Amino acid sequence: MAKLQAVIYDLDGVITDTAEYHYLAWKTLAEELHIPFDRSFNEQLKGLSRVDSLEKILAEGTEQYSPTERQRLAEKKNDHYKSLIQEIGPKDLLPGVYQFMLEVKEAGIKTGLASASKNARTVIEKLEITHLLDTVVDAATVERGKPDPEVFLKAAQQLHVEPSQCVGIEDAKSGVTAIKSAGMYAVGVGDEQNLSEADWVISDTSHLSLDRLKEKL
Ligand code: B16
Ligand code: MG
Repeated sequence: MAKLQAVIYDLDGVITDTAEYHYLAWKTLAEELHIPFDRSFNEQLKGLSRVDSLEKILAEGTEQYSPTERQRLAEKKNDHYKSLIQEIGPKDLLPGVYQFMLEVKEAGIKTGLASASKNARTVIEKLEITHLLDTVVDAATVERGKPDPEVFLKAAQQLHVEPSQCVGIEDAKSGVTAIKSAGMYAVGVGDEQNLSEADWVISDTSHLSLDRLKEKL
């Protein structure tokens, strides 16, 4: 890469672990619907939009639901999720993330958030990191969810930066695919096998460092 111009972050699983709250909220809904649901199934939902996640869960059951009922179920999950995230604060930032975000910002590199979550703005405000992000893509305006590159391309566009000069950071397989399809350098956070498509995989966020990243580019 000629010059690193922007770092684009995924939210859930990279900046904070809201994945746990999504899991708990989906689990409550699945139990009400008598659909089996566990952590391993939940892995498949990471990075997927709310409606896509619901579709996957309902496909595990036998009942058919009308579009209106599906909408009501998605709202129910979201109400539960919103009540669970009330208590989020700076203490919930993943290890090393605040330091890294600050380092990037202070180096004059642009920053963006490419989350599939419609609750992303609430979460970043609660985490008190809004000032460390130059742009946030509104998930409501994104037509195609991850693994489609749209959300990452939109972030680059809003930052007026070429995708080839961007680094994307993701914890989900679908998210890494989205970054690569956008033509960006992908940092994967998590399991090396699961995220094999990424250019650089780190086991957790404590390994994020701007110097290391620049060496890798
Ligand atoms: P919401 P990310 C994603 O966030 C989550 O990984 C995924 O589990 C969730 O279903 C999705 O946001 C939508 O969230 O229901 O709040 O709109 O990883 O893209 O930051
Ligand atoms: Mg994620």
